Amino acid sequence: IPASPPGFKSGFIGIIGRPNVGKSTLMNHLVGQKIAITSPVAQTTRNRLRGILTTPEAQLIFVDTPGIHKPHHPLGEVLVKNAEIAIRAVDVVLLVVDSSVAAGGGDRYIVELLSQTTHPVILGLNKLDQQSETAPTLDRSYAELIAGAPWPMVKFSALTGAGLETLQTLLIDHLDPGPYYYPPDLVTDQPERFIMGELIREQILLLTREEVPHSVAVTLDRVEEDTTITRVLATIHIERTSQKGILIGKGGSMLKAIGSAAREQMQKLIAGKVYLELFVKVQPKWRQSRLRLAEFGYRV
Ligand code: GDP
Ligand code: K
Ligand code: MG
Repeated sequence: IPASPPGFKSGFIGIIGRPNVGKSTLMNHLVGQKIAITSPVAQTTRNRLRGILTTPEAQLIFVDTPGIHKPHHPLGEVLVKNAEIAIRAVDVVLLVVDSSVAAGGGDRYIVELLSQTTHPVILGLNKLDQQSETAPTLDRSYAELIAGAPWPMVKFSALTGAGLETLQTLLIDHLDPGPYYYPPDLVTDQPERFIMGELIREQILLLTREEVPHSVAVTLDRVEEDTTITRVLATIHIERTSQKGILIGKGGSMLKAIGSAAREQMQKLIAGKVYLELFVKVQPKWRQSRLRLAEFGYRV
């Protein structure tokens, strides 16, 4: 890692908020690469992921987190605990909300969690592109939500990129002088292997019915790099035999669709050809088992 130039700033920025407000979409847009998978399903993000943006004046290390909500089972507890750890371990907290709807109880719960933090907090109003004539009322509900707190508010769209330059400048303003924590050309701390598994899970989230996504885990059994192609063998773990039918589909059509969409995403990631083979395995109640959670790569 090179020495940073004089006056260089750096630091860790925790992206936190309710599920589905656009945290992962935002991180991907800011670093310019798809590191975290995104979908309309809550709990898409299960791990703390770092996305790194290096500019001539600063290195911003974003920590994407699972959405914060009241947990109902061990997986949920692990996710929320990880988000809370992220709040403590960063230099700046970027609280993201969905400004196309009014502030609600879920946002209030997080603001309460944040009331004890000593770090600077920035309130990011996302989904600007979805706001209509009700915008002033919605914005007011967020101003009231944080009333009394000296937190700057900034509006943007993680999807279109509108307002993200202003956000970036504001974030750099809040960082202290510091070194390069990562090589300037690195965009994530996650191994390619992990992202590949996530790209499979993303297609399952996007393509299957509501009841399947939450109970899916993906493991990569083998990755073999050849000179011309990368061969990937992966297993999709589900909790119930009944989900197997949905996942495989009529004549294997669903598994085929998942595989070909995931393969395309993987090819973009590694900029090379990928051969992907998927297996499905029933792993009863894996979400209840801390042993399995650990085995599937979650920090428990
Ligand atoms: P997370 O759970 O907070 O990480 O949210 P995701 O990044 O997974 O996004 C949840 C959903 O919101 C996805 O369908 C995104 O495409 C969508 N989304 C995220 N940001 C925006 C935005 O700025 N505008 C619109 N219209 N949709 C967005
Ligand atoms: K999501
Ligand atoms: Mg996410």
